[in-house]
Amino acid sequence: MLKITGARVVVTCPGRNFVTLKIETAGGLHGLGDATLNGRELAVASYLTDHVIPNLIGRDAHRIEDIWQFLYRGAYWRRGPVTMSAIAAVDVALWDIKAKAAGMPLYQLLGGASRTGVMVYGHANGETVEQAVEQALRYREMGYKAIRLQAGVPGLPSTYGVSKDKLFYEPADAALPTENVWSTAKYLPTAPRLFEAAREALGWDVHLLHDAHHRLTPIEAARLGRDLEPYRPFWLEDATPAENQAAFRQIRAHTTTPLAVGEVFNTVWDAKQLIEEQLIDYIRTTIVHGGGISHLRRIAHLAELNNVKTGFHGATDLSPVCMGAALHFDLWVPNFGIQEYMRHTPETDAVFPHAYRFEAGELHPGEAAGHGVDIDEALAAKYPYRPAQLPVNRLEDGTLFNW
Ligand code: GCO
Ligand code: MG
Repeated sequence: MLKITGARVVVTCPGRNFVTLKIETAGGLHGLGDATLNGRELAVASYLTDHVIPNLIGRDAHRIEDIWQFLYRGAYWRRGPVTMSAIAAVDVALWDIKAKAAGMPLYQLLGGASRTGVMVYGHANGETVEQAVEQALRYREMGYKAIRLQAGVPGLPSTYGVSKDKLFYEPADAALPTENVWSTAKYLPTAPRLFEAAREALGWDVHLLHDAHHRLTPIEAARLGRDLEPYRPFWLEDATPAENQAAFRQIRAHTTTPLAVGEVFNTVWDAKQLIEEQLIDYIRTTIVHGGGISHLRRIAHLAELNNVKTGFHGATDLSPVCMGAALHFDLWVPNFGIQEYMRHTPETDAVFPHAYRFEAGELHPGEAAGHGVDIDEALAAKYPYRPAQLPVNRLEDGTLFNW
C-alpha cells in the first residue's frame, strides 16, 4: 500500500496555460499528470479539485486500474474531453509514482523499449509556398526526418497552421476567439502546389505531412488525397470532422494517401469504427485527452489488430508532462508510427524540467525513474493563468465554420 496523502492542481501560464495535477504519497514520492484542455483549462482544474481529488486521498497509489475504473465507471458520467483529461491526469501521475517506486523509467513498466528513439515531425509553415519550403529546409538542417507543411492560402487573410513565430505555433491567441475566414475552394489547389515545391527542394528522403484541420467534406478530402498522391505524403490529417466515422469510407474508397485522425477524441469509442474498418492509418489521440496511459493502451492494441499505427498529437498545448509520458509510450508501443513535436518556449521548459531530449530527428524519454518530467512550483507561481481561447472560423459570407 502506497497511500495517497495529498493532491493539488497547479495552473500556470509560462507563455501559455497549463494545468498539472500533482499527487503525493506517504513514502514521499510524488507524481505528475497533465490536465491541459486548450481554451477550457479551468473546467478541468475544477473537475479535479472539486470532484476528483477528494476521492483520491487515502487510496493506494499502486491501484492504477482500480482508480481509473472508479473515476470512469464510478462517476456515472462517462467520456468527454473534460472528464477524460481529468482521468488522464490522475492516471499519468499514478504511473509516474509507480515507475519511481520501481526505480525505473516508465517505458520499462510498459514492456520495455521497442526501438532506440521516437521519430518526430516538426511544423514548417509560411505565408507563401516559398516561405514554407524555406522553413522545411531549416527543419531538415535541424535533423528532422519528418516535416509537416502548411502554407497561407492566397486571398485569405490568415490560415490555420501559419504562425508568426516559426518554432512555436500558438493558435489560442486571445481572451475571446480571433475570427478567421475560410474558403475551401481557395485552399484546395494550394496544398498540392506546396507539396510539389517541397519535393523539388527537399527530395524524397524525408516524410512530409499535412493537416486539413477538419475543414473538408469527405468528397473534397478524397479529391485532396488524390491530388497529393504523386508527392507521397506520410499522412493527410483531420480531413473531415470525425464525429461521423462512416464518412471516412468515402475518403478511403478514393485515395491511397494515408489518413490520420483523432486529436480531439477522448476514448476508444470515438475511433472504434474507424479502426475496426481500417478507415485510417494513424490514430492521433494522445495521453492527456485520451484517459491516460491505461486507456490509450487499449486504443493502441485495438489499432494494432487493424493495421493502424500511433501518431500522437504533440502541439504546444500538450504540456511537457504529457510529452514525457507520451514518449515512454511511444518508445514501447509496438505499432508506433510517429510523434508530433512542437517545441515549447524556454519559459515553459524552465517550469517543467524534463529528461527527454531531441537528437537527429528523434526524441528519447531519458532514463530518469518515472516519466522524467517535474514542475518547479515556485517558478510556475510567477506565471498566473491568462484567459485564452482558440480561434473560430467563418466562411467568406459570414457562416460559422469548423476551425
Ligand atoms: C495539430 C493540431 C493543433 C491544434 C491545437 C488545438 O495538429 O498540432 O491540429 O494545431 O489545433 O493543438 O489545441
Ligand atoms: Mg491537427
